[in-house]
Amino acid sequence: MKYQITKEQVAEYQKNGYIVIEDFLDSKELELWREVTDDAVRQRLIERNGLTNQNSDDYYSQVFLQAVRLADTHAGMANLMLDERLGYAAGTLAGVDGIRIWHDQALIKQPYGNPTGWHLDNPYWSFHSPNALSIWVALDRATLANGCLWYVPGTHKEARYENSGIGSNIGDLFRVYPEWAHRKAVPAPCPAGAAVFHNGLIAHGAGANMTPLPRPAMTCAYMPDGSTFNGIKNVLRDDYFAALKNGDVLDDPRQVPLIWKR
Ligand SMILES: O=C(O)CCC(=O)C(=O)O
Ligand SMILES: [Fe+2]
Repeated sequence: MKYQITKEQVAEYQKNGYIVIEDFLDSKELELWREVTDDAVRQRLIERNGLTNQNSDDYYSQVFLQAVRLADTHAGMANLMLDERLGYAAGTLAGVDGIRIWHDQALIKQPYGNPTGWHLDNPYWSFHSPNALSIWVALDRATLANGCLWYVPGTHKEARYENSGIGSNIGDLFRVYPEWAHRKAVPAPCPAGAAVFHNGLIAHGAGANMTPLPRPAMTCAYMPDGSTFNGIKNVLRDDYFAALKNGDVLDDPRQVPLIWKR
């Protein structure tokens, strides 16, 4: 795993709000990530506990097959996600002293799947931090044809906590932020095994999948250690959510495991 991050990479990530790191996984690691993701998603689909977005036939269910917090129910996935090196890479790019997992999620854009509408990530989550970020690992190559990610560089520095949903009007975010509507978006195509890290406040989306093969990605959202509860439920467990007050530090090791500390 290419988890050592250079000063130049930190500067690029901080300036643009995202960075592509090719060959992040070597070929053996990539094979394992693919197998584990396939198995965890298959298991989750069999359980069908409402823990995927595949229970309806609406637009969103055809943006991608989404399976959240697979590490909670799959030991192999927990092994991959709790890797300290991922926390080190994320924490170094973000410039923070500790990294907790917010949630993992598999995002598999189906063959001929819908585009992923423009959105910000952090406003969905139960904490607000300008240093929150995600890793998005391409399990197969992501191309302009099959729905790679797109970014509007620098928007992470200007975003407010206003968002739009990932709906069928993919440009709704630009009504919320009309000042971004004339900026040029940049695609982030990448080979299999690449990792894209992006800030939780950057404007991003993904194209349609215009191919007959899936576009598989395994991702994980990261919370800087010390982040506090903002009142949003998102993926919090019912009992933990009920016990929290606004401003409480989120530090339950079952909910937000600390995977790296400087
Ligand atoms: O995979 C996609 O289509 C979207 C990914 C995304 O929005 C994210 O990882 O935050
Ligand atoms: Fe996102």
